[in-house]
Amino acid sequence: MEISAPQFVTDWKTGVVTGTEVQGVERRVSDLGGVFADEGAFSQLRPDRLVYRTACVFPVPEGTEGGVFWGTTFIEPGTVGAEYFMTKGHFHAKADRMEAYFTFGGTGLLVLMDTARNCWAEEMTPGSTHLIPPYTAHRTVNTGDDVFSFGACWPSDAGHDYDSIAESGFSARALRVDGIPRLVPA
Ligand code: S6P
Ligand code: ZN
Repeated sequence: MEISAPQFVTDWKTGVVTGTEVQGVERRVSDLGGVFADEGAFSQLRPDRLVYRTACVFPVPEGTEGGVFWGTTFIEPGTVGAEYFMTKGHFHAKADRMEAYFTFGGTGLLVLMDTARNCWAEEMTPGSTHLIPPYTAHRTVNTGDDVFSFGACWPSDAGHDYDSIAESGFSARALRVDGIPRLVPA
């Protein structure tokens, strides 16, 4: 019986994925209008400055029932005023679909919000593991001075609902207050 090489390799310190086709998105300042609270500070940033990017493995077509996707998100260090660089955040289009997150490098927060707009956050540090409940919006925040990287594994039929967040946002924001990350009502 044949023993094969692994399908691909994830570097558990950095989150870099090698050995297979990787696809991802880059989100630059120019892609993130309306996401951060301080519009004056936002307008001072270079439009092409990278805020975060993803490197994902999609073994089945998007929408396939029963499959999983795998990917790393890398969030650059930085702030917009007092607000840390962060992802746009989303509910899943199939809102009952869960997702697992696990931290590789750096420090951050996982900000969660249920459909009643109750918001809470979990600290993310190397090795921390997070199971995002059904019907829960999720956004990640880099609260450190280095690149923050974490892995994600989610159902291939989950999809993304960005519109709800674009319309109503999260009910809390992660801000640096006296040098410390705080979750503050929006
Ligand atoms: C997908 C998963 C992540 C995010 C990534 C970027 O369900 O949660 O791969 O897509 O962290 O965040 P966002 O909110 O811009 O998709
Ligand atoms: Zn997700």
